[in-house]
Amino acid sequence: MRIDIVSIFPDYLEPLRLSLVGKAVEGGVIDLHVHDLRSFAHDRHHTVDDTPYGGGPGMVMSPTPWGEALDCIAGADAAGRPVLIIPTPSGERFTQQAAQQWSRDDWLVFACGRYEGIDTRVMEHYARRSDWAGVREVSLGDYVLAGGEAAALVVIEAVVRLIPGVLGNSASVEDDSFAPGAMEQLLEGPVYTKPPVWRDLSIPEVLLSGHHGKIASWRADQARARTKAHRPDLFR
Ligand code: 6GU
Repeated sequence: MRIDIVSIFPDYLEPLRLSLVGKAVEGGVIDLHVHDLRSFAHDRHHTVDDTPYGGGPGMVMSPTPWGEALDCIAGADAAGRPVLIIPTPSGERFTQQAAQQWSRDDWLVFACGRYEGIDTRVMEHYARRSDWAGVREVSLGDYVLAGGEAAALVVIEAVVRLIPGVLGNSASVEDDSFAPGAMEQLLEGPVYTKPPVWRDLSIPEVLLSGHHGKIASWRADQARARTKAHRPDLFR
């Protein structure tokens, strides 16, 4: 899979060189390209923002450098059609389902906005370009980040760990709290490892019983209890 990211803070994306995603990059599973939006702004100060039409606070990202950057990334000789993903608090909610969908795509391009966002015509333009595979504006949840970079890190990690061969143990993907077909839509319950007693705390007896049926039903009970407590909205 090819992943391109455009940002005015390319260093913000350095964590993608670490850990699980970093290994996928090193191993050639991910062809990662990080671009500095300012290198596509040609005035003396490499300006990427301007005041909003209609007035109001803050600044809006100009469509001009965005168009240049995105056209340069997916030029006439492009091998395939990229999906344009725009992290924004006004997007649709990012879910495990979207992560699974994108883990099967060949090419993702992330446009990380700052300030009050990117001029809407950028999204409109690439949505109707037949050499692009669509535009998705996604939000992580109901809170506001300073820019799209941290959200892009989250989305990329969620997507990359689903690519076959990236995780050591693919069973742990099917076990995920929000994986379709996982125990309905339940959160994962508590987990334990050695030592059997830690600071006067022991582990639930059933986990030592060797009785797989009893263990499975205890885990299901725990998952239901945790979901009811932490995410009553998921509990039906
Ligand atoms: Cl995707 N971007 C920003 N800037 N803030 C957010 C978000 C995204 N998701 C939640 N808050």
